Amino acid sequence: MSSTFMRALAGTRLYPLTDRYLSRLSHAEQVSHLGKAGARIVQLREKLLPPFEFYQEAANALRVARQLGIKVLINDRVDIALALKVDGVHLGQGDLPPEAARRLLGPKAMIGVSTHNPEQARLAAKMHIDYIAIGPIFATSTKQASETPTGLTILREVRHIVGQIPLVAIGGITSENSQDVLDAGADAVAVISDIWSSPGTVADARALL
Ligand code: 3NM
Repeated sequence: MSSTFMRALAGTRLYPLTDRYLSRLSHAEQVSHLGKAGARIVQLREKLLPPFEFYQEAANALRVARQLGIKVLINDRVDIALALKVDGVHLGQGDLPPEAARRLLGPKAMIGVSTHNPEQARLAAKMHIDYIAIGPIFATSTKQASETPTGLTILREVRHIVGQIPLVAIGGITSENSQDVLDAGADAVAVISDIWSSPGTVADARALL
């Protein structure tokens, strides 16, 4: 069982995702803010920029992250993760299959997979991946067309299903409800809007950490 992801968290329980739209900051600026707040790992998530521009944004963000010793995963784009030699990739249900990403990125890369129900989590748990994300736990307006929130009961069920595989909870998580999510069995909380909803600041990253 891989503990690479748990080592990357370095004792923290926060897995922040970047959001250029909410933060009004470049990915590099967001990584810099997160590093100063104490985050040890970040996922660069970009749904709007064309690949050329996301590649350059990610290259800049990676430079900052390397200076601060922060691990970087890229959302969806295995090609950009490979080209930049980042630490890993986060795959949605419609992205490349994890085994294909593994062939491209190699045995050391961290590969995480989004799941939205116990059945998807059960399938993901059979794959050679480093963590499983489950969500949305609570209602979120950050992700368009997000699924029905699972709530904490399904989170507990998924914890049981995935066994020792690191489990990340995502969707509607804030500094107020994060302890309940961790108590329900998540190893880490992945958060966007609670961190970036006050433009230009890392509003709650410290509280979450
Ligand atoms: N994925 P916030 S929910 C990116 O359920 C993402 O897989 C989800 O943003 C999933 O912290 C989500 O603002 C949005 O709710 C998370």
